[in-house]
Amino acid sequence: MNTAILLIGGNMGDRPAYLQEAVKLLRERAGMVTMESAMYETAPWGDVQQPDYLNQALVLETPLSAPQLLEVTLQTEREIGRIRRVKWGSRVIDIDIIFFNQEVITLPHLKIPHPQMQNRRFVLAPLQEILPGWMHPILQLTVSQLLEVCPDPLPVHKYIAAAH
Ligand code: PH2
Ligand code: MG
Ligand code: MG
Repeated sequence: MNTAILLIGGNMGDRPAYLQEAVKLLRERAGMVTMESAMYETAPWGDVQQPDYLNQALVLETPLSAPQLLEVTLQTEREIGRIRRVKWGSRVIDIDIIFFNQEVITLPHLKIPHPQMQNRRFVLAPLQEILPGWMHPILQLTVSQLLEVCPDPLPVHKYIAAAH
């Protein structure tokens, strides 16, 4: 079994519903989701004007290899209806592999740990909730330590669903 740490997010349509759909499909296709952070409302990172995201961190216990898991995440994104427009632009669902065990993977289409995770509060804050002590295998700092020195000023807040 492998332990994969995922970050899911989206900023279009019924955002909580898309996150929940992604978790459901990952459970069916990739293994056991053993931890879920809360959903976080996060300001959009990147050079594009777009709506705020909801982001959530997941721990997945999976028999799949990292490339196999990537295939499943891409297929699941396509099915949930992702339309890729501009880099860093809006999408209904994005599923990123942040860590895979303590492995360092450098393939043309798959880099693990996610090369920018330490610079993104929207990744670190949800991770901090469920895995504060997880060690970054290259930087040799824990998630908590990375969050303490994270230069990203963009706000991240726990998401409270509106009553309806
Ligand atoms: N994903 C991006 C670009 N910008 N900003 C936030 N807040 N959350 C994201 O998940 C995100 C982003 C590209 O994948
Ligand atoms: Mg992403
Ligand atoms: Mg992605």
